[in-house]
Amino acid sequence: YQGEKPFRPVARSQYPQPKLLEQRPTELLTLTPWLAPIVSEGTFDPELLQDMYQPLNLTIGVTAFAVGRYTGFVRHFLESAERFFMHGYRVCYYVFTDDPAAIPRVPLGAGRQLSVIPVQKHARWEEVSTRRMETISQHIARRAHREVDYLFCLDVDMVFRNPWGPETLGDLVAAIHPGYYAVPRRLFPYERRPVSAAFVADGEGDFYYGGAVFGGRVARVYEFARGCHMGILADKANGVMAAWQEESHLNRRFISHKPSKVLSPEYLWDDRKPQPPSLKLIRFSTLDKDTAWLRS
Ligand code: 2GW
Ligand code: MN
Repeated sequence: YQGEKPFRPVARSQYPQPKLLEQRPTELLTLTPWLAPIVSEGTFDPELLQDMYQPLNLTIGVTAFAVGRYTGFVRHFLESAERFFMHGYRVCYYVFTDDPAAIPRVPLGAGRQLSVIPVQKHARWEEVSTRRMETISQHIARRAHREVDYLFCLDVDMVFRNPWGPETLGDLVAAIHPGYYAVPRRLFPYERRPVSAAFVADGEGDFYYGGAVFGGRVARVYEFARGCHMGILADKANGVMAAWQEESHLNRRFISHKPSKVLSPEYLWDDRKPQPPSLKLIRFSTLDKDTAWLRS
């Protein structure tokens, strides 16, 4: 007998039966029209996923920018990530900053490490912001592609409040923006001027995604960030700044390059908003920061 390798079941073969005919596990949509899962509490079995992904021995990268006063967010961000982000996996945090000395040495769990990467401080924030996609793609090409399997690019003014695990892993991952999950798409704050590379016409668009969370397999994140960067460069050449900077370009690109997995607003919430009954828990949320002070 020279057949295939014997079928190897996942470690835990006993768990609640999936019920084809039972009512929905969540009030939220669970599948996009292009058949990408929309991840929210109740749609997956965390223990089963853990059993399936743990043996793959994956390394997950995280990028976060902490320029100027935003270095003040790093401690809370990292400490909360140590509690909740990809527990039991190898994790590489890449923190880009203009002030490496201001980055706290937060104690990290086994198999988890922090790299502090110096970046230039630009006079105007818009400069830094629109450079983010460029910096991420360069960093993947130079280094991260060798070090991680998956990469998430996150805002730093946020904290983890509940587990964020392997359910979030996918080829190209987007997160629905907490401000627009219940809004008709004609009211999405897309860039509406045709002169911009981020232009979105009426009648286009699926969800409004947040710029604060995107990720996927590292090679796909490279292509994605580079594509956004190209749009930003084209705008710059035309003297245009998109309505929401790189978030506008990200939204444009996700229309033509659909995410293979979509994270519900559980994965990108905002503490200034009350938790709606349709969200069973909040996993990652924007702090109620004093924006005026931070940006001055
Ligand atoms: C400074 C002045 C104005 C706005 C931002 C900053 C700033 C941002 C800064 O001085 N230093 C810094 O490190 N940042 C980084 O950029 C930091 O990682 C921060 O989390 C991220 C985005 O800026 P933030 O969090 O102040 O803006 P949000 O939460 O309103 O961001 C949304 O829109 C942005 C577009 O401008 C991005 O697409 C972002 O990803 C979105 O969440
Ligand atoms: Mn933010």
